[in-house]
Amino acid sequence: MEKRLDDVTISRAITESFFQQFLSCLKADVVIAGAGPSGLICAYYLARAGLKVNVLERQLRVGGGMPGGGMMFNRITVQEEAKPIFEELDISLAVYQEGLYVADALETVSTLCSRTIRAGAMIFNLISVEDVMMQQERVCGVVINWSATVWSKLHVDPLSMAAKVVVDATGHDAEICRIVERKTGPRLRTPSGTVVGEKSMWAQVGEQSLVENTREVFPGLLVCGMAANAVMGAPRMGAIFGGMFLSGRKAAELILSQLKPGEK
Ligand code: 48F
Repeated sequence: MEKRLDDVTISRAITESFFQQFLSCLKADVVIAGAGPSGLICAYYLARAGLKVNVLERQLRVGGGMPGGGMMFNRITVQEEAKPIFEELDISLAVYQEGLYVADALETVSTLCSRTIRAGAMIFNLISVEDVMMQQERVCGVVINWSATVWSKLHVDPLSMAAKVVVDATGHDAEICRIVERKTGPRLRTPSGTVVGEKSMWAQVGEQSLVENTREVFPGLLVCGMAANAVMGAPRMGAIFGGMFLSGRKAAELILSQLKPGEK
């Protein structure tokens, strides 16, 4: 048997490689909670601009609500405004009618994941964000644990990951904003100071408000994707995803206007 196929060598290759990367990620420019479409797009644009970005995903797989398409029909719809992003990423779009396109959900997720990693972002799956780090009334990182630990309710202390900016891209539950609300009181930059909660489905209005609702909601904490509508009290949508892409890109633009790549 060749030495390089030794079982322990395989284990060492995996653990050494993982921990080298993990150690280099303990301080980042941006940490994004959630590897759904909005979080991945945000990470893609930030990494492409040269920022150090970590994406933390609770589940085994990335893509959030996208791989399931609409009610498990694995297709997504995309409106005209988001077409340039799909073209930039080289994801196929089929015209359905004027201004509305259909994409394969799996091609979209896999291409987006690959482009985001190749742009330089680190994506960690099976890690949950369970709290934030906060200093001088500013969010300055996240508190993390293995999802398996959280799910099995084991009493195991977490670790932390520092960041200049944290992005809540956790989808409908807006989990990070809810944590901040719970710990600081009604001080979010929303109409009520709290997570208002998403409204019932109305795709037209939901998609329009999504980009507008993408913003900093607490010092050091931005919100994008469905979490943005949930926090601001705007409607949900069905399996139309253009707004998620546009929202992720806007979050990246807002962060890039604050943080310059390479700045300490
Ligand atoms: O839900 P999700 O896909 O959010 P999104 O990017 O996109 C929304 C659409 O999928 C869809 C829609 C289309 O019109 O409305 O719902 O806004 O992805 C959120 C990801 O965050 C992960 C979760 O597993 C999912 O993959 N997530 C949620 N909470 C945490 C988390 C957490 N505390 N820590 C880590 N990951």
